Amino acid sequence: EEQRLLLLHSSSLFFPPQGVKLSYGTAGFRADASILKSTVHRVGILAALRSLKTQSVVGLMITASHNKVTDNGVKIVDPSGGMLTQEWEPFADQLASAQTPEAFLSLITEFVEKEKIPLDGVQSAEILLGRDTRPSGESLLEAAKQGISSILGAIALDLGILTTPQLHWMVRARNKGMKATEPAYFEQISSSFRCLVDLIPNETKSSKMDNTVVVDGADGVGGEKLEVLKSMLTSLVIEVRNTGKGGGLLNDGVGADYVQKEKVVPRGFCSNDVGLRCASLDGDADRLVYFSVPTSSSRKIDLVDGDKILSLFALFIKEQLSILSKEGTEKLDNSYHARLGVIQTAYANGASTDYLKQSGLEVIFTPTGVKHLHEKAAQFDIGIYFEANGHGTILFSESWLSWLEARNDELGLASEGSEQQKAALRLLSVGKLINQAVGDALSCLLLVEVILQHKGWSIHKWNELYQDLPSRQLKVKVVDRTAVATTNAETVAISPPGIQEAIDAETVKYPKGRCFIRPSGTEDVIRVYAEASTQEAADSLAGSVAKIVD
Ligand code: 16G
Ligand code: ZN
Repeated sequence: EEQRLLLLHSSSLFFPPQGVKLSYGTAGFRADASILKSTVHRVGILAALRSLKTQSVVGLMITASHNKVTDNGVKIVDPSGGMLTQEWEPFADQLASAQTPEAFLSLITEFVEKEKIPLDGVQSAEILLGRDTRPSGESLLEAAKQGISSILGAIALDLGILTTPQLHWMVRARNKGMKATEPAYFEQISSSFRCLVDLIPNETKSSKMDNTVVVDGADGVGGEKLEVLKSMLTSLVIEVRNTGKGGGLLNDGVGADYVQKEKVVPRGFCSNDVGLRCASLDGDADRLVYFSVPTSSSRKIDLVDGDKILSLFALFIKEQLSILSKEGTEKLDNSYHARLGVIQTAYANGASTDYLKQSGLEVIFTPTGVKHLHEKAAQFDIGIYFEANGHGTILFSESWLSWLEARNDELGLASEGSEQQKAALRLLSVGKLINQAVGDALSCLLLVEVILQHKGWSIHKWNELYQDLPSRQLKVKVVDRTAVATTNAETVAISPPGIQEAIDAETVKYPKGRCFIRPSGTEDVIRVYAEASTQEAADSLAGSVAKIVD
C-alpha cells in the first residue's frame, strides 16, 4: 500500500506530453528535450524494476547521441552492460503512453505480477545514472532520480557526465564484482593499450610513422574524456578539437554522424590538415570514423568508416590467431580453434563485404541497431561487429578467453617471449582494451592507433584495403513509417505490396547496383540506401527509389 501511494504521488507530479506517442525505438526514447520529463521519470521506475527483477545493478543513460542539442533521450543498460532486453521494450512503450497516474499504476501492478518482480520493499535495487553534456540533461536526470526513489528499496547512484560506453562498461564491471569507477575505466584501457604498444614488432617500431591523430570531439562528452585519457598514454599524440569548451554547438556541423553522412570536413578542420590522420566521435562517443583531407581546394574528405575499422580489426585478430595456432617446438594443447565471425548490416559497403569474404571470414547480416549486431556477435568465440556509421566492438567469449589465458601461461613456461606467446598476449590485451559491453569510440580509437603502429601503416595505406563503392542515402518523410516492413536483415521490403518489385526493377538498371529501404527506428522517415559503380548512378538510383516510396 505504501508503495502504491508513493508511485501515485510521484507520477502525479509529471504530466505525459499530449498528442505525442513516444516509442522505445532502436536505442531508447528520443524526442525534443522539452517533452521528455515524464518519460524519463517513468523510465527511472522501469530501471528500478529491472534491477529488482534481475537482482543486479542496471544503468540509465540520458543522451540523444548524434541528434541535435535540443533533443534528448533515455535508455536502460541491462546487467550484462548491453541494451535493455528486447522483451521489456513493449512494456516501456506502454508505460510511456499511460495518460493518467492511475492508468500508469495499474500497468505497473499488472507487469510486476506477470514478471514476478519482488516489489516488497525488502529487496534492494541499484541504478547507475549517467548523462551526456546536453544542457537539458541535468533536469532530466533529476526526473529519473525521482522515478527511482518512488520504488521502495531502490537507490540511484549519479555518476554525472559520462560517455554512453563508459556507463555500459561500469554496469558490466559492477555486476562482475570489479571496480566500476571512471578512473578504473581509464586505467584498464590505457594499460592494455601500453601492453599492445610494447608488443609491436621491432621492425615496425623503428619505421618513422606519424603517431599523431587529430580528433573531432563533436563538441560533446567524448572530447572532454579524451583529454583525460590522452595524458595517460605514451607513444601516441592526440590533438582534440571541438571539445565543447570553445563554445561550439554539439553535433552542429561536427561529429561522426555528420562526417560519415555528408563526407565533408567538420567544423574546426581546414586545408592545413591535408594528409593528417583525423577521426571523429559522435555526441556520446559510441561511434568513431576516421577521415583525411585529400586536397586543400575542396571540403570533401576521404572517409574511413566503420566498415574499414572492422576490416582492420578483423585482419589483425586473424593474423594473431594464425600466429597462435602455428605448431611450436613444444607439444602444447593446440586444440581450441576460435570461431571468428564478422557482423554487418545492410548499410555495410558492398566492397567491404567482398573484401572480408575474400579474406576468408564468415560474414553475417542483422537489422540495424546495436542490440541486433551485439546479440549475433556474442554467438562466436570472437565476434566483431560494426555498423558503417562507426558503432562497433569485438566480443570475446568467456570460454575462449579462459582457454587463452591458460594457453598464455603454458606458453610462458614453455617458450617465454616466443611469437606465439606474443600473439596470445596481444589477443588478451585487445580483450581488455576493447569495450565488451558496447561499441566505444575511445577504446576503438586506441585499438586502431596501435594496430596502425603495429603494421607501420598510414591512414592512406589502411584506406586502400579496398575501395568503397559510391553510395547515397536519402530520407523520405512519411505519415506512417510502419507502412514499410522488411525482412532478410532489412534488405527486402515485404510491404507495401509490390514495392520490392519496383525497387528491383530500378536496381537492375545499374551496374553493381544495390538498393534497400527501411523505416527509421529513430525518426518518422523511410530511409533509402543505394550503391552503384559511379556516384552519379548511386545518386540516381536512390533518387528514383525515393520517388517510389513517396
Ligand atoms: C541508433 C542506433 C544505431 C543505428 C541508428 C539507426 C544504438 C545504440 N544506436 O542510433 O545503431 O544505426 O539508430 O537509426 O543502437 P535509424 O533507424 O534512424 O536509421
Ligand atoms: Zn552515439
